Amino acid sequence: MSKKPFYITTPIYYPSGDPHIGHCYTTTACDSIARYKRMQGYDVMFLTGTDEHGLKIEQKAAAAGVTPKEYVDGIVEKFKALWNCMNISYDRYIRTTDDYHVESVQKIFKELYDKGYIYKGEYSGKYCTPCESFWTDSQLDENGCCPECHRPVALAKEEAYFMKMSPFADRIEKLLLDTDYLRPKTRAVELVNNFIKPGLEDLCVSRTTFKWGVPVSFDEEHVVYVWIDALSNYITALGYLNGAHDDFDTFWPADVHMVAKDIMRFHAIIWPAMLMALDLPLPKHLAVHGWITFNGEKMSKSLGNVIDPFILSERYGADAIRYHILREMALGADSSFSNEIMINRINADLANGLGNLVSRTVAMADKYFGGTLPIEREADAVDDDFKAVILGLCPAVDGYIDETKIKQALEEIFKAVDRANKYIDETEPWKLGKDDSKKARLATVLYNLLDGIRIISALLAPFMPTVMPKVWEQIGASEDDVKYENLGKFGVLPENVTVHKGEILFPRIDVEKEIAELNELLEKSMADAKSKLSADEKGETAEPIELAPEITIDDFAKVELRVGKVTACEKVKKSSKLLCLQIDDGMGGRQVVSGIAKYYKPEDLIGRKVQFVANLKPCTLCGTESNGMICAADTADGVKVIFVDDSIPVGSKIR
Ligand code: ME8
Repeated sequence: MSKKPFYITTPIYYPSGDPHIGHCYTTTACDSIARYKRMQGYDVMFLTGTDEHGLKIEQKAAAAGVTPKEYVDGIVEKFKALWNCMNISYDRYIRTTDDYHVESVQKIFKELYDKGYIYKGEYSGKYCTPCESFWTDSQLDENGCCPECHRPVALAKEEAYFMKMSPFADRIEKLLLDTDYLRPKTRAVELVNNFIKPGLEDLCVSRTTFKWGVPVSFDEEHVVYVWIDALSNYITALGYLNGAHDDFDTFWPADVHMVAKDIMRFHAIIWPAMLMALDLPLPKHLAVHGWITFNGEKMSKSLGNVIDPFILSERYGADAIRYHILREMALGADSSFSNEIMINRINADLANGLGNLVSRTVAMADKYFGGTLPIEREADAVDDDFKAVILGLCPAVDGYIDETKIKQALEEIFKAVDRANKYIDETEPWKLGKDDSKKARLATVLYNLLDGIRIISALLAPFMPTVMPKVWEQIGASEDDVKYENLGKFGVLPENVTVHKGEILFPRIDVEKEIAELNELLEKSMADAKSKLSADEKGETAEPIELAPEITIDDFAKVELRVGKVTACEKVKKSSKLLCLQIDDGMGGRQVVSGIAKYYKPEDLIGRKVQFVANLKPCTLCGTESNGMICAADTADGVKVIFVDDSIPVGSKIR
């Protein structure tokens, strides 16, 4: 009988900087599911890769003085080295610069054009270069910046191709609200309210202002919008409209696309629309996780807060890192990365919990029976509950994996580890060992423990693939014993199993010493990473490359910039971003709301003089009226208010 197919994908990552621990989460999560499904007997296709086109890459390459292809080639090697180091078992790696992918993207674009879904028009709108995204005015944040990265957007105007989105709006709304496509489902309402209810706008799908992309085959001035190029990877990698692969019919539709929340919109709306337009079946699930944050910020290259995963895995091994990130992140929520949490987890769950269970059991079998258990048995009622917990484990983990709930799967397995350690306390084998008449009982207890460890370690192997084979070696389990079909059964190890004492699986870490050393190392590596960033990435030149269209002095004169003094300030209720400032403006005073709560406490501002736009049309933000705008700069360290020298009187006009 042929195996059932299972297709899982990570996003294809931008090779615009070195990979970091944030990239590791999605890849490790997908790898664990892929390994689990392989263990269950599925024919698995696990795809990852790199998204190599776009203005950002073109600019980076130019800054580095190399061609875009040379630039990405170097970074792709680093991604592959990291996946190797993290023991990632991808089946296929796609690069969007691969010829076959380029060929397919051109055909996809042409097909959408021929079907009338793509048409030529003129684009005028806001573009965020770092995110490669166009935004409508209503989508910009309260400072008029990109809603994703909060950097300034630039007005872009050009001839462009557009994709009609409205024909798909109803079907996408149903997909999000009425099916199990989006996980967690809680995000569906937010998407429908923000993007579909206001009217799904046509999408600009080509650019003419840069060259580094897939040329539109019938209009070579244009390159295909990077997201159309990138999303297509999930089908081109299987051979859709190309001859490089021929497993599209086997694996499409995908079982799981996994992404973080920043790119959910593209996968929840644009990707289904593309597939609907191509008359292709839709993927079964889109699993959306949060960000790995560091000190509350999304871990990313440009924030300079990146933990080098190579350093971490060198110190603790790939399995410990995999375990830590998988165990902390619940589907949908962010999880913060902290050295302390990681080390405490390694100590508590891996060294004390699992490691100790294996080493104690193996050591006792060695001490009391010279390594080989006798076959005499003596059961006791206390065994039943332990066995029931172990037997319930495989079905429970299967269920969580099917729901892409990895954290819960690991929690379930570690509950069984705790139960096994408790079984040792209940049965007190060290006491049984002192009494010759209790040998059969002792052998039974140790056998139950070894067979329990067999099931636990086999179920853990997809998550921690490096260490588990060492456990099997120690408990005397054969390859067959740890096969999936044997994980719902007790009593699979031979009755006279022989254990082999081995190395310590997870050495205990001296927390204080390690944290001090690690902090020093990571600070150095973060400083190095930051020093390698270009000025633009550090935010030193916050202005994007594309300036807004030129204005005359008369245009500028329309903006009344004045000096004011902050007399009172408080947080706006119901908003984590907004502060409400009372300004002495020399005209009787006014109230201004500003999106700077993340960067300033009210007391930092009271008494300070600021610049503000005095003739801005009043508006209401989160229910609070605002009469003007405080001037501030975007920097690598966040938003900074432009304070004014105290000698300048309130009300002064700035020109
Ligand atoms: O968006 N925490 O690529 P990208 C958790 N090329 N996950 C993180 C993370 C963090 N701090 N940082 C990155 C792109 N990720 C596009 C995708 S797909 C057709 C095109 C992970 O390199 C997470 O999976 O910016 C996120 O969705 C992905 O990296 C984005 O990587």
